[in-house]
Amino acid sequence: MLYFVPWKIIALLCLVAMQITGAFIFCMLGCHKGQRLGYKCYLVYNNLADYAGASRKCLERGGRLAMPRDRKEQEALAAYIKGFFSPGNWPVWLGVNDLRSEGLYLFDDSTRVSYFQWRKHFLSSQPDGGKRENCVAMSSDDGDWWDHYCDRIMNYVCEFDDRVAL
Ligand SMILES: [Ca+2]
Repeated sequence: MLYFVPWKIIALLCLVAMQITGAFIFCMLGCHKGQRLGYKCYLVYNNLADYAGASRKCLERGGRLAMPRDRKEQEALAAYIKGFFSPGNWPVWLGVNDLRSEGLYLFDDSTRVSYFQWRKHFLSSQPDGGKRENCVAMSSDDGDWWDHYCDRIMNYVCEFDDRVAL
């Protein structure tokens, strides 16, 4: 019977966490499918959605669209995305946009973005979409950021707070 005790405790904690956060899916999967960094768990969704749809999906799952806040988080996320889609190159939505005010980049939780990873290349330096392109995606091959039309559909990455889930 001892074997079942830890599982019951985990299930109970999971139930409490679900009540508080609605993090049903994350609760069931944990981070073993995603990429853990500190208290964060990044999880790729291989489903196509526009920015608003991707943002809503992450919220429904008890997380947020991925918000890499510094070089360490950017590099961990880029490596994870690259491994996931390799050898292809697929962009994924991040939780970064300048919808509220052109050129003022905010995370999906409305906090200021201070670390950027814009693609810098003599042929196409980003961001280059002005008021037309206000949502940011990460390339899966090199981790660079590009601004895009927000209604474009692409895959996305959610992040979950491990401290809440369990
Ligand atoms: Ca813009």
